[in-house]
Amino acid sequence: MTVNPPHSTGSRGVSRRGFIVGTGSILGSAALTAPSARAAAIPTAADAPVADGAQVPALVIGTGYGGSVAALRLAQAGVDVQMVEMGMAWDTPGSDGKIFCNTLDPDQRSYWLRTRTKAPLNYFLGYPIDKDISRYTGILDAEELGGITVYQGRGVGGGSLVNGGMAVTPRRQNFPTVLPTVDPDEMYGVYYPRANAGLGVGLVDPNWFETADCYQFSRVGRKHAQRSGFPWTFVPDVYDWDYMKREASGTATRSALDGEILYGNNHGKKSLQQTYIAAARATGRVTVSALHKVTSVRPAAGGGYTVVMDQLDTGGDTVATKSVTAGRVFFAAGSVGTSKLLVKLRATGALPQLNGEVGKGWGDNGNVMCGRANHLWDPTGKLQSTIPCSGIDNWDAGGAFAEVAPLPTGIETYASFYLSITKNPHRAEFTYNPTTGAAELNWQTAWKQPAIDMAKSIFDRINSKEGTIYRTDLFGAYKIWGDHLTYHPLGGAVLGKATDNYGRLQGYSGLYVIDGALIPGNTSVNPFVTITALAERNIEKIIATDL
Ligand code: FAE
Repeated sequence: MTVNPPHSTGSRGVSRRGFIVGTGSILGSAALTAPSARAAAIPTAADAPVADGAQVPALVIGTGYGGSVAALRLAQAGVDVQMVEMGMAWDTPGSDGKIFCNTLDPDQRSYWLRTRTKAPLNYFLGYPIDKDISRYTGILDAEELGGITVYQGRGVGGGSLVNGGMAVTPRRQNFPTVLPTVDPDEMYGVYYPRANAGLGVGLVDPNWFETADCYQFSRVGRKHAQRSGFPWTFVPDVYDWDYMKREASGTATRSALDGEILYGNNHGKKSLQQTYIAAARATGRVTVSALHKVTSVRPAAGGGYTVVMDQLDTGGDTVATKSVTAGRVFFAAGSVGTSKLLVKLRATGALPQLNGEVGKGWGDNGNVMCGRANHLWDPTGKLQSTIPCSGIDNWDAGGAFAEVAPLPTGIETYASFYLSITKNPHRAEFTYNPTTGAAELNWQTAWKQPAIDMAKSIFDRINSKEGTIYRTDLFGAYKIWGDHLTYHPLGGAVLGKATDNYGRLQGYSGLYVIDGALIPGNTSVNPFVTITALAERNIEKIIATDL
């Protein structure tokens, strides 16, 4: 969707109120021995890779939230676990001494097997800003599926390596639409608190927030929201808030205050590498094979399942193909990874009993982005923390929850930027195409319109009140809405439909789904706390009844 801005200079329609150089936005109570967040020093995230012909009691495909919870709890119950991850270990510094590259200066470490970056916010003054890079097994996958680009983390830690760390528990009144078959009492009484403790979730110090230069953008966002009568709220995060204070005072190496986020944080952020995976590895029962991509799972002749995987080099080429026998297999490859694998395995005869619900119920969590051009008297600050800490909650009235997001470019942009999560009702389906040998998604680009309308329920009103306009230079020439993407893929193997009410796949004993694929398309807020809490609930039941 494009509009002609009323305050343009005539120079490709860019508002005279400000402009942006480069890009950098990402925006785009313990129980059961919860892992103590950041208890360990950064661990070695991967081990010697699994051997061809190995036999393991439990194999977990993927090392994101669902997979890490499963591995930890199984290991604590005495089960040896092999985790298999297609991405890299991300435990070794590059030639610049850093493990992760900076959002403002991406190199080969940034993208999964691309020769050009594909930044979510990809234009400046209406001109594209992506750059050429070497093809490499980088950390962020911009996967182009039918009608939508789905951003996902690749590596040991999954999405926790690249995400903003916003750790949001849905409001309880919204929970029945998030997971209709799950008892809210157990989630809010036990599993959400357990997940928040395990992830190391915390809130920004509200007093520090009021004066910190790096959160001026958030305070401007609050002022504008409140002047238009919208509820504004702090949002918790897994970033170490004390560390950020030290970054601001100059006593710690900068990460959030140095533009690091989308391609990894070298300091400060408690990714799964520092929390669940560190705790899982500390049991001595969990091994992780990085750069191994699972391609097939089928019943083994002698019981259990044969799991076939390709070992990759950092150019993405297969250097070995291995076959491992596993007593139980946990699909935790993320909503897209798990859905793609399962529809292929059903269609190709490897797991023909999987039911007709597999592949269905996929949603984008209603993601849509936009920027607003502020007046010159409303600067948002040239120093911006990459970690969002607040949001505008118009879910009940307009169907949108909007993060007040940073644009950490290092210069004053006079821009307010937002990632909205909306109640978009559209759901897509993965199917297997035997001609191409690939799984396909039938999402339609036009299905973002309800999300845009819901986001407008907030930003049209704020613009009208403030006398401001939308930015039109961030996603293309004269393009207001970042409606081509999602950061929050959900569904494809929905709880209670493709699986039973605890993630057991229908038709196969010992096969489980334990990631975002279980959630039917929307969580009303950012999803990873819900994915973690649901995984905690399900694995507890599975350990108690199946092992
Ligand atoms: P996920 O974390 O994606 O892990 C799946 C893992 O499986 C990945 O490491 C894959 O590489 C691996 N894999 C896939 N296929 C295979 C295969 N065939 N063989 C072996 N391994 C495989 O899944 N959420 C929030 O709540 N708050 C935020 O602030 C936030 N910001 C985000 C920002 C960005 C840029 C992105 C991309 C996402 C963000 N998210 C955020 C979403 C969040 O990271 C995501 O919902 C979770 O990571 C999904 O967790 P899963 O366990 O489902």
